[in-house]
Amino acid sequence: MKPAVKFIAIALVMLLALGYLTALVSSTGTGAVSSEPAYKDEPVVGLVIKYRAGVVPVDVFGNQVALDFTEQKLEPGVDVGLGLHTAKFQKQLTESEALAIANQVAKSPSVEAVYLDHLLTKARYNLATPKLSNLKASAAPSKVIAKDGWTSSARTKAKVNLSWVAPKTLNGGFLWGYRISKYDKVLEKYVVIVSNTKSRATSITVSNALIPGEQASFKVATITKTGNSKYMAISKDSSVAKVIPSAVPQAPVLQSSGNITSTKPVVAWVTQGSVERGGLPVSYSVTATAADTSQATCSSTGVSCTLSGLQAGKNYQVIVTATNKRGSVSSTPVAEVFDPMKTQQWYLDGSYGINASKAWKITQGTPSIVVAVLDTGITSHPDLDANVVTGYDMITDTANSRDGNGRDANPSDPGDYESASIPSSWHGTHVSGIIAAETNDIGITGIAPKVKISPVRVLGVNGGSESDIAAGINWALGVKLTGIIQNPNPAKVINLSIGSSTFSTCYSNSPTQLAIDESKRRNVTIVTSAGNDNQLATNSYPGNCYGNITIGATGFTGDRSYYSNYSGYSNTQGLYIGVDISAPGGDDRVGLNKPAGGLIWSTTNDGKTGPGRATYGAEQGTSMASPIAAGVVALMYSIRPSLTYIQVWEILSSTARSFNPNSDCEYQMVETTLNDGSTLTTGECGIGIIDADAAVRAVQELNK
Ligand SMILES: [Ca+2]
Ligand SMILES: [Ca+2]
Ligand SMILES: [Ca+2]
Repeated sequence: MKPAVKFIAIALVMLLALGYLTALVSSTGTGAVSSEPAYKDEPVVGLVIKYRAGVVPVDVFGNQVALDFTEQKLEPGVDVGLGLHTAKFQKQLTESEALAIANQVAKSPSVEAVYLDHLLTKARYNLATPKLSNLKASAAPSKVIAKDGWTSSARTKAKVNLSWVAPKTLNGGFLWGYRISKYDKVLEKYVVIVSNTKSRATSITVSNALIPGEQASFKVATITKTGNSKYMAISKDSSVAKVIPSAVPQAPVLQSSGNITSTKPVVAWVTQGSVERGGLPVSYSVTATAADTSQATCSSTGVSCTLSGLQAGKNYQVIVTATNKRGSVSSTPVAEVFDPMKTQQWYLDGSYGINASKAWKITQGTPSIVVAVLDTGITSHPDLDANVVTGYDMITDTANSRDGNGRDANPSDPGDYESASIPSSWHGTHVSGIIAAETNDIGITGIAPKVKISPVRVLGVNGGSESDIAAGINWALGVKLTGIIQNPNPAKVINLSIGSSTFSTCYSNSPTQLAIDESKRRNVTIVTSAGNDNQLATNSYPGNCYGNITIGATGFTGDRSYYSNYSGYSNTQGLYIGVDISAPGGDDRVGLNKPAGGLIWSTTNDGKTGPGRATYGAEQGTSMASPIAAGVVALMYSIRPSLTYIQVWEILSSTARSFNPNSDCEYQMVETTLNDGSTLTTGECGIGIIDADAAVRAVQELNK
């Protein structure tokens, strides 16, 4: 019997779905028959037959052929699946009539089992709902009250406590429970949310279909039943009870994620409606927190407030917190940066920038690190003045100096105006701003905005002499020069945004090379520009001296700037030489529609001849790439002033970013095995693009 019992379970599932239910007539060969007792009062419309294995009950047309149905007042039926086939009675039979036929069929050697195919009348599968008649509904509950049911254990969840008074008369029924309905805004009608509380209790807490801050309207009806449970009745709905359930507010959203460009910024957030406010009055507080944990706050019940007490030059993270009596929720922090022109400075964090912002999380530089800028001198600029320390005017030739004298202690740039078409360049001011413009509420930010600039004037109206340049390096290093005050702030980094192919050799005993040799002894790093002649960098002085780091220029797209000097392959050294590494220097040919036109935005002056007003301007050149590298080196020394110049190069070169993979710079890369067995992959643009973040982190590792 066991296989047959197992089989019936499958058949029941199958046939219930069709609205039929079977009674089992089992067969063990000659056919003992039994029936499932629960449905004896149902009419039987036929049989369901399971044939023995090997019996083919259906011909190719689907007609059943395994039995002679005519003798049994049966008509062939259909395949039910799972090896079952129906056979229909010509009319509905009673249980006993059907069993008699089933017994006959079960005797067939072809048949394994026979089931009665009951017609399951509608009442049989509709038993769940008692009949709604013969019981007069009671009165509706009265005095329904809805109250906010918020609990601290579920701060964000809306709950409502409903209570009511039971009806006085039940019209002969028994109280079975209550039905709760809630108005559905979408369907625009009341829908049942609790079909039966199944309790005499006159209160309930509901939490489904509720939104904090959104008014909820409820009705309650009384459910009664008769003693034999045969009938139930539902009263009319009660009057409406309304409440706005509360919860903690939703996180506010800052209105603007743009830069704060004032020390007293107005901070605004998106207006919150009742739902966002959690259904309760909300107050807001704004907190701006700097990296050193100093804070400024303001508060409002409106949609903005004004921060005050922010300190220029600090980067703040700003959040707004919404608070109601259920609790507080804060916005996502927004990092705010002061310098309003930072958006022009693609070279900081752009695709082929130097990852400056990440580096600044570690250091923005320290004031004890001095970068000497050997250039045209300096002009007064509000974004730069505070970072300028003692410098010197090293130009000896009065015809070149334009300040009326030779060497003097005032490195102010009087301008290198040549003609109406060649106005003053303010080159030194631009280079200095790239390195150390302050991070504050004006203009740009330098690469190392907390280090100091020592302007050493070596370039005059007609350029600069090698001896002035060499003397400038020595003075910057702190070397005592007769007749000149010794540099009180010796530099750790010296920037030479100078490139000349008119005297193109840097001899080993030349003044410049000797000065550079001295810088190495003092572990000062000298950074030089590769030159702007679109030729071999080895032809450009002073980048072609030995022991300095020579910087080529790249543009917005991470390829060599069209003007930048480049490396050439040295057969004697077996590698590319000339440009050591690249940094953004700008390229107007690939900068269309890019910030600052793809150029380098920095401090300058609007005077055509002599100094005018401080302003900002865009330039391109290896003169701009070199100070970007110098700024990064200054950040490195800021973390570890004892770095050797060799360590500086090892870190810069080992952490460099890749050029654009489709660029000429990348295409030219060649791997070389050096004498010590290490390999160096370098090409016409050097080893890669400087990565401030990776370099600074590598220095941090040395400190561990
Ligand atoms: Ca002078
Ligand atoms: Ca001077
Ligand atoms: Ca600034």
